[in-house]
Parts: sequence; C-alpha cells; structure tokens
Amino acid sequence: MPELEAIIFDVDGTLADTERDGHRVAFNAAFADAGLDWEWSVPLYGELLRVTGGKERIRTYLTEHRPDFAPLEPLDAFIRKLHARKTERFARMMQEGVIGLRPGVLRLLAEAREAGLRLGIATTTTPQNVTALLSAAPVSGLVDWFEVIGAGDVVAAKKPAPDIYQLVLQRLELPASACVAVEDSDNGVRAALGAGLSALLVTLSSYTGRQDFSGAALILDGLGEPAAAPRLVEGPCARALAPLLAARGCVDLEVLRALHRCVYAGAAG
Ligand code: XBP
Ligand code: MG
Repeated sequence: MPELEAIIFDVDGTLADTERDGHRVAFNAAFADAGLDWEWSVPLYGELLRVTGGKERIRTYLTEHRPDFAPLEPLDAFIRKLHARKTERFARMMQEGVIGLRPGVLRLLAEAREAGLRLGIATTTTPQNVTALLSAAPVSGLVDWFEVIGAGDVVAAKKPAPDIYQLVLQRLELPASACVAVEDSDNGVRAALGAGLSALLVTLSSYTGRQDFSGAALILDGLGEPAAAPRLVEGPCARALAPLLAARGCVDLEVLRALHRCVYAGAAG
C-alpha cells in the first residue's frame, strides 16, 4: 500500500470558481479593449470551455462563430496579444479580490502543509493567473506553499492530455500512487487519470455539474467546511467514505487519506 505524500490541485474551478465570473469577464473586457464587439455569454462560454486554454478557446471561437473575421496581422500574433490583454485583465480582477478561494481550500491546504504533505498544482491556466489568485488570498506567501506549479504552455498538449500532471509528478519525483489529485472538470479528470492519478477527488464547479467523471474515485459538490458539509454526488469510493465524511463534516486530511486507502487498498477505514 503506497503512502500518501502529496496533493495535486487543479486551479480553475477547483481552488477558485473562476470561469464564469473571472475568465469569461476578462475575455470580454479584452475584446472591448481591442475594439471588438464580441461578447461571450454565460451559456456560450460554457460551450467554449470544452477547449482548454484561453488562446486555444479564442481560436475555436473564431473558427466556429466568426469564420469571416480577418485580423490585420497574422492570426497567431493577433491571438497572442488579445490573450495577453485578457491575462492582464484577469490578474487585475484577482488582485481586486473579485473571486476568492473556494470554501475549505485554505483549511485543507493548511492542514496538509502542517502534516508535512507536499503540495502541487497542475493547471491549464497561465502562470500569472495562479500567482494573482494565490497572492490575493488572506494568507501571505500562499504561492510558496506549492512546491511545484505546472501551468499553461509549459507542456505541448493541455488537458485533457495527461502532460501537465506527468510534468508535476516528474518534478515532485513521485509516482502517481503517492498522490491524491483534486479536479473539477471532465477534461481535468481525463488528464489526471491519464497520468495514473487514480486517487482522484472531483469538486464540482459552476460549469461542470453535468459532466462525465467516470474513473474518478469520489465526486462531491465541494470540499465543504465543518459547518457546511459537502454533498456526496457519486464515485466508487462514495459509499465507503460516506460515514467518515459525515463524521468529519467536510473534506479534511483524514478524508483524503481514506480516499487514498480506498483506491489503493480497497478500504475506506
Ligand atoms: C482551465 C482553463 C483555462 C482558463 C483560462 O482549465 O481551461 O484555459 O479557462 O486560462 P483547467 P488562460 O481548470 O482544467 O486547468 O486564458 O490563461 O489559458
Ligand atoms: Mg478546472
């Protein structure tokens, strides 16, 4: 039975519910800054989220919704600049505290750190976005709690490809079986499972409730806090973990250790 040594977190949707009121708004602000009358509505953005990565998302939007659009410069450069503006807008929004960490995130991170577990991040988002989000948290130096931050274009293929998780595991010098991963989306689940991270917890976010999480060990509607327990959704470890989750009242380290045991030793207790 492997020992649990690290927790690897996704960012968007997992550490913070950033897509609808963060990234989407920042994209629209960047479009306006560039003099474009494009507006990504909440439902349209939900469709576009199937494509991970902001630059890739803009490209898909152009192909599918603006086939006649012809920028004055080469398309790659146009998308790069527009996306850079979006990153500026998003980072500023995070600095202003528009979106905070999800309930239970700081509590769990602090508990894991205190217990000597190692922390990592595996995300599709641009590195500046991670720094801006974590720097605005009510704990100074939070970004340094993460030993490895794998983000953005450092890998050739973004989620659902497993590359970003493989990179983070390589940098941690750990096998997948020594880690629990926390995700919120189907693309993230495919990426984590593709890298062998079977001890996988899904915490649903605003856009991801109806997605397919097959293969994830446990699906909840959040980490919860002792006064606001998370709702159990499903997953092969759901039944085994339900009593412990009810007793603890939220996802804490004990629950994560039990999840890890459920996957690797077939037992929740
Ligand atoms: C997150 C993403 C990101 C953000 C935007 O996916 O898809 O593209 O929406 O980030 P995940 P950038 O949570 O699965 O990692 O615009 O910086 O690319
Ligand atoms: Mg996510």
